[in-house]
Amino acid sequence: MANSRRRLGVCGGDCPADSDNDGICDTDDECLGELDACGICNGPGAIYDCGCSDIPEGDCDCNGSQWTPSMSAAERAVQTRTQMAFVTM
Ligand SMILES: [Ca+2]
Ligand SMILES: [Ca+2]
Repeated sequence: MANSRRRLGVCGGDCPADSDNDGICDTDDECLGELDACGICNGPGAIYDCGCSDIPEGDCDCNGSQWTPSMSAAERAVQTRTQMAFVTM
């Protein structure tokens, strides 16, 4: 434990404890424990669908893409015609 005592000394001799032994005194340590891959103190890591978060509700991937509402063929035809009308205007 001589080694950890020296680490405590790094905090200016005024450090009550460094419970996670990262050399940052507990009074200054933002995280008592380990930051995970997502920067969350004692977090579970990048375990979600998109790494650090789940796919947002309503999106179909991690890039913010939205589900296309299911349309009937007739609705789709109307939309295509509308888009073409905009193009030609
Ligand atoms: Ca610490
Ligand atoms: Ca720490």
